[in-house]
Amino acid sequence: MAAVAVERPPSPYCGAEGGGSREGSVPSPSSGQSVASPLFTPPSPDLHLGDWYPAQAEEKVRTLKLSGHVGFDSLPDQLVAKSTQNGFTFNILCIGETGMGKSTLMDTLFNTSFESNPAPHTLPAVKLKSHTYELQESNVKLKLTIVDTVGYGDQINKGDSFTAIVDYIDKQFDDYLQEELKIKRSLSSYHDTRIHACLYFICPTGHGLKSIDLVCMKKLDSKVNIIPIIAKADTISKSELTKFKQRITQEIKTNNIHIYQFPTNDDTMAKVNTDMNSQLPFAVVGSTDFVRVGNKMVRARQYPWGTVQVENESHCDFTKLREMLIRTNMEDMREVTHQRHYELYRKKILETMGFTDIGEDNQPVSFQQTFEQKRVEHREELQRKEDEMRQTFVLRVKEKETELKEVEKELLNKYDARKREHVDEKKRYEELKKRLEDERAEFMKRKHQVSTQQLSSHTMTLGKKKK
Ligand SMILES: Nc1nc2c(ncn2[C@@H]2O[C@H](COP(=O)(O)OP(=O)(O)OP(=O)(O)O)[C@@H](O)[C@H]2O)c(=O)[nH]1
Ligand SMILES: [Mg+2]
Repeated sequence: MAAVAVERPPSPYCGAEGGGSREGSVPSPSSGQSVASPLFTPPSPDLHLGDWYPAQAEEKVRTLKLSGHVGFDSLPDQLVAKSTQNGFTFNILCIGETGMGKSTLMDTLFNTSFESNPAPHTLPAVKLKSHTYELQESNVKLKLTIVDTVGYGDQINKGDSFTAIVDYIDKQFDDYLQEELKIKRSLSSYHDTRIHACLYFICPTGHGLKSIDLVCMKKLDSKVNIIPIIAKADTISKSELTKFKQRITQEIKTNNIHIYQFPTNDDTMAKVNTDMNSQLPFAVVGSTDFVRVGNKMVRARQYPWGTVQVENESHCDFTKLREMLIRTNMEDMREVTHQRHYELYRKKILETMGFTDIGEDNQPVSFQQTFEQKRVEHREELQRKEDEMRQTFVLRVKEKETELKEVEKELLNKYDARKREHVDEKKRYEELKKRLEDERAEFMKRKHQVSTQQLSSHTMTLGKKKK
């Protein structure tokens, strides 16, 4: 038996022989044990992760022989026991046009009957619906989430059918990241809803991929493990199917779409997985009906001319899909989701927030350094904005003052003009009044003269008559 001893310089928190560290984890100051914390920072501001193991790159590893049984060869068993106790989570996203057989295939894959309602063809936009189920096989518990794309391909403008799907996938990554960034994390009990496998249902047209398929797969290939499958493969003849598969493979290649490849790095599975990779996309048939074949009831679709048995390898690739998706590579898909797709998402988000591993001088930068720098930058920015706002405010007040003065001046001018007009008018009225009074006096004078004349002429007339 051989053991590996790691020579490491004394750490500020652990003894010379204290706490080995997994990749991406750091030793806890209190316990000296490994803490998987991407955000954990040393308590002292002068200490950075890089200072902890300065000679890590020059580690010398010696191989030692054990002289007797120690017992850590039970580690894999411990792992199995723990995982079995915790149960597993697996999340499948089914993308396919309405009525493409998504729900039927899920029922067929897990040999049960999940809840599903046929979707109408009239939805104005694609909606994602998820259902979670607890399944158990022997003593292994599986929390399975099936996500369905309701209304996919039913809109006249299919250009942004992928948007709702991309948003959903990102939202699940974001939820996980938020949990990971919490001070008090509970990742062990957290319900991980990140999509582990995306079954892309290709319409069995026999022609090739539709543009909606190409656009959607291209948008998703860096976010999720895409497994393309030809749906309702019983509706297409054997020779057409071979050509159809070739055409799809060619189109996927030409458009540089990265579909999920079953892993070939494990010697035991390398041959089978390489063979299966070459047979993608699987042509599948689903059914909820059972037919008696010999003395067994099997899932099948019955037609007037014969029966298509779902699990018969000469009828379709259903068993290959089930073997690859559930029985052989489920754990790999979970791993790839976490290590590749989620890492990419996390990296992008943290970079957008301004975090980086390497500074301008090509030196490693700790999370704490970046945080401090960001805080200073933020404060400076805040100060700058405050100054800017103050200046703008003073400028505005001055502008308003000048504006008000102008208005006041204008009003005074108007007042003066009105006053002058009023004086002129008054003068005119007084002149008019005087003229009227003069005319009246003249009139009265004339009236008096006329009446005096009339009286004298009357007196003269009377005197003559008497004579
Ligand atoms: N020929 C054929 N028909 C199938 C197959 N799988 C499902 N169907 C039939 O297709 C119809 C629609 O199946 P569903 O499983 O409800 O399809 P779906 O994609 O879930 O539909 P929505 O949820 O409404 O979008 C049903 O009548 C199924 O019996 C298949 O492999 N071959
Ligand atoms: Mg359905």
